[in-house]
Amino acid sequence: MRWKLGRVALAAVVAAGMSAVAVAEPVAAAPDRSAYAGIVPAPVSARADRGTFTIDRHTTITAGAGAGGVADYLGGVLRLPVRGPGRGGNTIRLVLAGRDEGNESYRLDAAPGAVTITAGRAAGLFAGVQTLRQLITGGTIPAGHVSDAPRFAYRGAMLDVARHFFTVAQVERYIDQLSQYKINTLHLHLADDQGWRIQINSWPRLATYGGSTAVDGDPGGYYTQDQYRAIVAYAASRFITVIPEIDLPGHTNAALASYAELNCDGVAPPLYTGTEVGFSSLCVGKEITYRFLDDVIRELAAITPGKYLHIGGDEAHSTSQADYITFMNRVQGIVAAHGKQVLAWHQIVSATPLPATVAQYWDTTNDNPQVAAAAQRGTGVVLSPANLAYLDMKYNAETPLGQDWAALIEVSDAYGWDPGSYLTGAPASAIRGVEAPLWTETLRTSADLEYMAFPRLPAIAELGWSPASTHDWAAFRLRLAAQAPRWRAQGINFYRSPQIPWPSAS
Ligand code: TNX
Repeated sequence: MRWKLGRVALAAVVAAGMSAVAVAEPVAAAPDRSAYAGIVPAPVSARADRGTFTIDRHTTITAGAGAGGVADYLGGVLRLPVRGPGRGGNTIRLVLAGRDEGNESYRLDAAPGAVTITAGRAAGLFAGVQTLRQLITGGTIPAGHVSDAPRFAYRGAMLDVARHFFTVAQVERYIDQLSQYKINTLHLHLADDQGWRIQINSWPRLATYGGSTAVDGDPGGYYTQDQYRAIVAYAASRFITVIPEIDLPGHTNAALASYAELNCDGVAPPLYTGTEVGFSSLCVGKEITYRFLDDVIRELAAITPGKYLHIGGDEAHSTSQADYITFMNRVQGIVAAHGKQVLAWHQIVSATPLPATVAQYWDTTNDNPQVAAAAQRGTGVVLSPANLAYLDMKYNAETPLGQDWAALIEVSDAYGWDPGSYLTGAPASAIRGVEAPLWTETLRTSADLEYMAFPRLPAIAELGWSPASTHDWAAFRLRLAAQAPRWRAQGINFYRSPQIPWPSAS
């Protein structure tokens, strides 16, 4: 019986993307044609066709030129061998062809003899592979066609590793979860009052001392530059770009505690393990502040292949407005001098955003004339309204984890807005996309992260990827329900929202 795998077990194995057993002679299940109506995020178009592709012991993955990396990834997920192009038979073909449209568009054609994913770029093939994974049930793929492209170029998730530290393995686990929903940006909140999480060789105490603490006295930690590079590379293999954030000039107690000379009075404050915000500030009038930032930004730029560095800029309640403007303008110049572009929380618009600077909007109202005016002048905007997109907000008053200062956010709230028209007065062309931040004052484990992210993360991911014309809560809640068996098979902890008709075994 070594080659036989029951259909339930096979479904679990395929959904989990891991198996010690070759996928061979599966007991064929009835193909689930409704799978084409169940894809999250919703594709531009999808339709089922007659016939079924069956994954069996003859199935191979073939990779055309430039498609090898994605093919190897899929081979790992499905435990199938990868071969060069040109072989006939039962194959899943990944083909780079057509115009490079500079985005992640793809086409998927499934027929009884072959499944073909075609894209102009490897990132499109990867997106198609994530769609393919959702079409597999019981070792079969119903025939059909998907044509797809993202609505927004920027589809992000943020993880706060400063309030609580998460290991490389935990971050990689989250990256795998994000990639299944076509998120392409991971914003890592690397430094805050409670901890500094990235080794900086020219200022070593930032990590070794400033990284030693976390909220509530929980264990601290930091990434060596090699570990950070490993996270960046792992994310890149899933077509996710890492954007590192050093929050400035507030949220800096860990740095101020590590180096007395960074403080205006030359006295280092104690390390901090509480959850207040807005009490710390770098010393805007001291030149050493900018030598420090030049070193930090130079080292961070050198290990970050993406074009953005995030410089924070939120809740600088202990910095005067005049100092804030001086400071943010000068730091933007330092980032540019090191060849990077600035992402910052939306308070940056009160300074003078450089032409390439993007503002991340976290306010809880759709009416912010100052940000709208900046958007009209050309400042790009990423939308993370705290009352809609913050994954650390409780679902309801009984949610054991999370906070509630911005809102209680049920799944229908997270899904129920349109990024394109949300911000009054901002031209749609200014909206780069969406991001779902996950702050971790109350979150300590991967299970905690997952409980807050699922199922709201897929909701935000869909707002970022899917055409506005597909937006439909009644359909979305059914598609979300159909994801639950995958989450169970992957061991993802999720909130069983009463708004979603989960299948009974969930
Ligand atoms: C606000 S909104 C913060 C974070 C907190 C979060 C908790 C923003 C940019 N900053 O410092 O962790 O609320 O929900």
